[in-house]
Parts: sequence; structure tokens; C-alpha cells
Amino acid sequence: MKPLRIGIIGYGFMGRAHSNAYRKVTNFFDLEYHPVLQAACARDEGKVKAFAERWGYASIETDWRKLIARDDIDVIDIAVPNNLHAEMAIAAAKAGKMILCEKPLGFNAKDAEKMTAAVEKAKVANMVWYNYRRCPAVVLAKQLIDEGKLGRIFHYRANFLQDWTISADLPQGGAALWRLDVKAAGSGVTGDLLAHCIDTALWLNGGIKDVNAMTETFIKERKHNLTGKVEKVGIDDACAFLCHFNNGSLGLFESTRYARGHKALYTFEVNGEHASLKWDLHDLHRLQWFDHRDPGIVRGWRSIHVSDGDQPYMKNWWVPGLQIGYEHSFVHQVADFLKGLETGTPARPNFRDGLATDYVVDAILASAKSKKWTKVKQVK
Ligand code: SOE
Repeated sequence: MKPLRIGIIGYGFMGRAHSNAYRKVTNFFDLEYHPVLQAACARDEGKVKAFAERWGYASIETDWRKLIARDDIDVIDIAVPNNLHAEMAIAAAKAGKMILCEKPLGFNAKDAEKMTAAVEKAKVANMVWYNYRRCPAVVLAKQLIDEGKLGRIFHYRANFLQDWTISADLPQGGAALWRLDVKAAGSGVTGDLLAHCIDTALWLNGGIKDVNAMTETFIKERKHNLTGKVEKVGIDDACAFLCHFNNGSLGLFESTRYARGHKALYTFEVNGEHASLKWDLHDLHRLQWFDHRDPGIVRGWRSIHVSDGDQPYMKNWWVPGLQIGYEHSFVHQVADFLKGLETGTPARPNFRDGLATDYVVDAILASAKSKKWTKVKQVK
């Protein structure tokens, strides 16, 4: 096996999810390349040391520029807040490193354009961590759509609902709460949650032509963890948008962190001429399927338990009938990235795909501001 030496920047929720994937992937997938946990990097020396020891990284750095300059690192994994993605990715590309970047790709589409140009100029392998594309049931949905089983598609509907920011006492900013700070995140639920829905939608149903959006910020001021002062909240707490896809179908999307009772309810539904399908992250190993061509007396919604060896990724795991979960979507993403290096057909979503999502995010935010239908810039 060929070693691929990983240098990860960030040790938060995503740092853990990615590290877990690197550790597990070669236990379950037959691959030519195998990840070596070479270095973890973050500003807080004590914390990054503890993280490195826990997850098995061989060394630490406290300055990301030093990490990128090291010649014993092949891949830079960017698992830090959105405002840092561009600078790190561009420097890593210039240093000839492969890059795996957390979503959304850029702080905004302008940054994502620069990042995409940098990796394409340097010809380095690149991918964005849109992990939900790698849930077996979502891949099965893609397979059914691509086989034409739904026929012409009329509707695409998606939600991503959470409830963790309802309290007005929750501060913004700093390590755990940077997602609430517009200067670190760029936007609220649009870039954080709807970006997932958009990535899946672009993959399953093709490009989005235009959008009409509304956003709301329910809590207008919060204490900032870094300044200690009460500051204006700049992120969108909730967002809903309508869109036209390039294939003529209509899209309806909603996301909020104020849907009491919902923790991470990502759902999507696609309605076609012959069949419909739906998926729910809370039940992620299942795909709901309705086929109008079934004989009338047994026609109805089928709940497919995606756990059999002939279903996406499942032969790599346990015996048929035993399900997998959230963490495995990251393992699949690493497996596909490594397979891409082996076969010469790079895994997606790459930075250009991430840019396509960022164009939609930017159009949504612009439409919410102008209260007008807004065209989405298309990737070439
Ligand atoms: C936000 O709470 C969050 O952690 C997102 O940042 C992730 O991308 C999403 O998968 C789960 O929710």
C-alpha cells in the first residue's frame, strides 16, 4: 500500500469526523493508498497535542503555514471555520498539496472561485466534504434517477431543520459557536445547512437556474465570545427559497435552527412522472420509494432498508440487514478520494462542484436582500 500523509488543520467536530474516517477506511475498503495520520495543526498547543494523541497523529504544528511547508505531508485537510478556507487552500495548492476542504468551500463564491482556480492551476487533487452524498440510500437515489426510473422530474423538495440556537442567551463566536458569527461563517443556515441540501440537489437533479429567497434573523443581538460585548447578529437564522432547475423542475427548500424538536432533520423528496423517492437523515439507511408502475393492488410507498451487499457501499461493511450510520459517510468519502487517485478518475464533489453550490448560496443571500428572483451563476 502507498502511504498518503495527512496534515489536518482543526480538531473540532469535523476534525474528529475526518480523523475517524482516515483511521477506518483501509480496514473496510481495498485500496492502493492508505492514509497516514502525519500531523495535526491548531493554534492551541495543549488542545492539539491532546487531539493528536487521541487520534494517533504522529506530530503537531501550531502554525498552519509550517504544516503546509512540510515536505512529509501529501494532503492538507481543512477543518476550520469558513473564513479561513481560502487562504489555507490557496497556500496548500501553491505548495503542491492535495486538499480536502470542509463545506461550504468558500466564505463566499468569490473566495471559492479563487480556491478553484488555485487547485486547477496547481493540478492537485481536491475534494469538498459534502458527506451526505455518501450515504448508501442517497447513492441509491442517484442510481434510480440516473437510470431514468422516475422519468421526467417535476419537483425537488428539501429541508434541513435544527433547534439549537433558539435561546437568546447563547453567545456568538469563538471555538464552538463560530457558526453564529457572520465574520467567521459568512452566512447562517444558508451556507451551513442549505449548502448540504444544494450539493445533493445539484448532484441528483442538475443545475439551478434562478432562486427566490427569504431569510430571517430571529435573535438580533448576542454576546460575542471573543469581544465580550453584545453585538449585532449578522447570520441568517432561517432561510426558505424557491428555484427553477435547468431541467425544468421546481425546487422548494427550507432550513432553520429554530424548529423546536428537530436536531438535524435533513430530508429530501423527488417527484417524477413514474415514481417518487424520499430520504430522511434521521433514518438514513432507508430510502422511501413509490413506483406508479407497480400493480395497483400492491402499489404504495416502499421503505427500502439499504443494507444489502448489492446496494451502494454495503458489501464493505457487515452482513446483509445490518445498517451503518453518519460516520460511515465520511469513511466512504475518503475511500472514494483514494480510489480516485488510484484509478485516475477523481472523486467528486471537487472544488468546482463546491463552487457551484457557493454560487447558489450567494444567489439566495442576494435574492433575500433584494426580494427579487435572482439568476444563479453557472460553473463552466
Ligand atoms: C451544524 O450544526 C452542523 O454541524 C453542520 O455544520 C454540518 O455540516 C451538518 O452536517 C450538521 O450540522
